[in-house]
Amino acid sequence: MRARELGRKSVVVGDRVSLVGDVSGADGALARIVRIVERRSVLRRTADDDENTAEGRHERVVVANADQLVIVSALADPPPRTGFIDRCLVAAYDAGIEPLLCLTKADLAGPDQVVGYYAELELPYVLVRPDSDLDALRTLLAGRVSVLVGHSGVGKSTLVNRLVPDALRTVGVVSAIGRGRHTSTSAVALRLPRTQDADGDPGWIVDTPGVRSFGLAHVSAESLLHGFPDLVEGTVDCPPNCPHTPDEADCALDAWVATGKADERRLASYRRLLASRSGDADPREPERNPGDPLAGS
Ligand SMILES: Nc1nc2c(ncn2[C@@H]2O[C@H](COP(=O)(O)OP(=O)(O)OP(=O)(O)O)[C@@H](O)[C@H]2O)c(=O)[nH]1
Ligand SMILES: [Mg+2]
Repeated sequence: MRARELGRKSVVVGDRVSLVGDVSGADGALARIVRIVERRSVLRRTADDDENTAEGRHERVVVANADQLVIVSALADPPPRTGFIDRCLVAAYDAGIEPLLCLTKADLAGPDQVVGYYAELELPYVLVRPDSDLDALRTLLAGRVSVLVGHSGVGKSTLVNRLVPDALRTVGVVSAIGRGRHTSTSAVALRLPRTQDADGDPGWIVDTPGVRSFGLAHVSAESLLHGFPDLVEGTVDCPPNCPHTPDEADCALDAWVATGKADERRLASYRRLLASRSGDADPREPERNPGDPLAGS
């Protein structure tokens, strides 16, 4: 249990803590958490993007001390949403956590569209099918703490059960409208098992409940751009304090994509995030992007 001296400071999954009391782990043993060790990284999300709303100010810490953010997206059922993946990338870069894209349900649809969208980024990715061997993924997870994030029903817990056979994470069904049912309700960290041919630390994996969106009210406008490394160089010719919005006639990003230096859908995604932070638009509505079925978030 938490010691009173911790005050309002909450303990989250991934925290390293100091304990006093009976740490035997025996039935009925009681120990108190008296100190939270300084966090190496903090992955946050907000309920909303707009810091002027109550929801936007409601910031949650998803996990502490993660080294890697595994963005889990199904290739179908539910369909991939690059807007959501872009948000996760912004959160990862903001938190100083390395991103890894994990595309599940590769037995149902091909990865070309999603992978093509990220072609200009050095974004590592893995494909997962029910029968695929997970050695490449295990190698990427070894020696670090990785947190899985993604919409409900994309297969996070299914993957955790395959990686950690004793995990016994409950797995849900995806309904006809392509949404999972939020089967997992809390985050859980699990130690990955040692494999025969690898020595060293196999790492930790954190399964989290599916999220509907990944709000970014806690990320500053400048930091948003760090989630779009393919656009950063294009801002060199912008006027000072350029807001990079579509109505800024001198913003150099329009020329950057017009000359093929980056994908125009990435600029559109960045600008949707900028607009949603100021409360101008709700980019989570996929119907706002009729030309790009992948773009919703
Ligand atoms: N065809 C196919 N189905 C999969 C795959 N991975 C998971 N599923 C199915 O997708 C459904 C949802 O899987 P879960 O593992 O519960 O999804 P989740 O991401 O943990 O969902 P929440 O806990 O709600 O966030 C289950 O019916 C799985 O059997 C896959 O690679 N291919
Ligand atoms: Mg789950």
